[in-house]
Amino acid sequence: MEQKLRALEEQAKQDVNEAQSTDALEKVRVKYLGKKGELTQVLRGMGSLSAEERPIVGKIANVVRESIEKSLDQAKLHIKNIEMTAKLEAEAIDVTMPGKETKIGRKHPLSQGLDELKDIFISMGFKVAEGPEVETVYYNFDALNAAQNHPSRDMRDTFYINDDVILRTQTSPVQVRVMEKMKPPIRIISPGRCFRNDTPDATHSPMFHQLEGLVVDKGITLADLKGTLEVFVKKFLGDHTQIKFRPHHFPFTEPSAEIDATCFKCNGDGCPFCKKSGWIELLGAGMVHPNVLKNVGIDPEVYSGFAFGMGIDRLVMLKYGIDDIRLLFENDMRFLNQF
Ligand code: FA5
Repeated sequence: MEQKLRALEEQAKQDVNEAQSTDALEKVRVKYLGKKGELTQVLRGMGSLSAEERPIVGKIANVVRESIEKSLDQAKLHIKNIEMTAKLEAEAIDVTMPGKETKIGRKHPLSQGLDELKDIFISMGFKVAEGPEVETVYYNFDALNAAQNHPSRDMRDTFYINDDVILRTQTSPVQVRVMEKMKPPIRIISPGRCFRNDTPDATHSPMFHQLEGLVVDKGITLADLKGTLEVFVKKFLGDHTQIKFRPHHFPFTEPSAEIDATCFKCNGDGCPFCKKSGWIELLGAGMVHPNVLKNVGIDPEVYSGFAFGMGIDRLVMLKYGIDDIRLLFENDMRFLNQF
């Protein structure tokens, strides 16, 4: 029995020495000292010993158990130390390493351009109004005096949600929404997204931005429109910029015009950018049509007004010399970082 116990002690110590982790050590402990452990089994067999042998073997068994426990404790301490050192090494922070650079963002060129446009018009006494991007056919076309067969109503030009609801094709419906709520004098601008079923190319995007302007008061004339746009263009594109009015048709203004500015690249001499004309189209404008005023209950005999609508994306392209509108929406950091 004594030999058996000593052999068990020897074997247990060998197992302890071979254990590489606290988990493995725990397994050794269970193997020898657990309820069904090998030492426990031996001790259970002590019943068959004589009364003289029992205390002697019992004593040896206690010594063996204490010895195994001791080597388990020592090994546990040792392995814990090793595990802790490994953990500390793995989690070590090298404070001398260079830190991660935090990239500071900047405003998108469209937002920069829009901020500048807003500043210019606010300095001229305009207030900023907003309208919905999902708009009704009534506000986008009917209230703006567009004939029932006006080509822009076509599904090939406009994104329809249903027969009455569309994605607005222009910011002009905000004119009507504002005039329904405010009575003259009115002086607002309204920037925002617009949507048209246009095939994307260098100057067209199905989603783009416009800035609408509306002034309604007593005695407003075409001269006020011209003066306002001249001040705006010189502030935005530079003092040397000139504008010209070209007759045009919009259902909601009469007379209507398209306004061109001298090409910023050749200063009006003619170059490939302006297709040798010296001029670049900037925006549509005109005097608010009497029917539009009547639609919102403003008497056109007493009040008159002007309105304009410009493509913000195209203006930003002109200002920064960007030759493809799609660059504005691709979010390529190499492009955006230039502004
Ligand atoms: C209009 O949308 C009128 N609502 C403008 C207006 C307002 C006239 C108030 C009179 C009074 P037009 O369809 O020409 O007009 O568009 C105005 C500008 O929007 C264009 O000059 C252009 O800069 C921009 N634009 C139109 N379609 C696109 C497109 N697909 N991609 C980028 N810009 C566009």
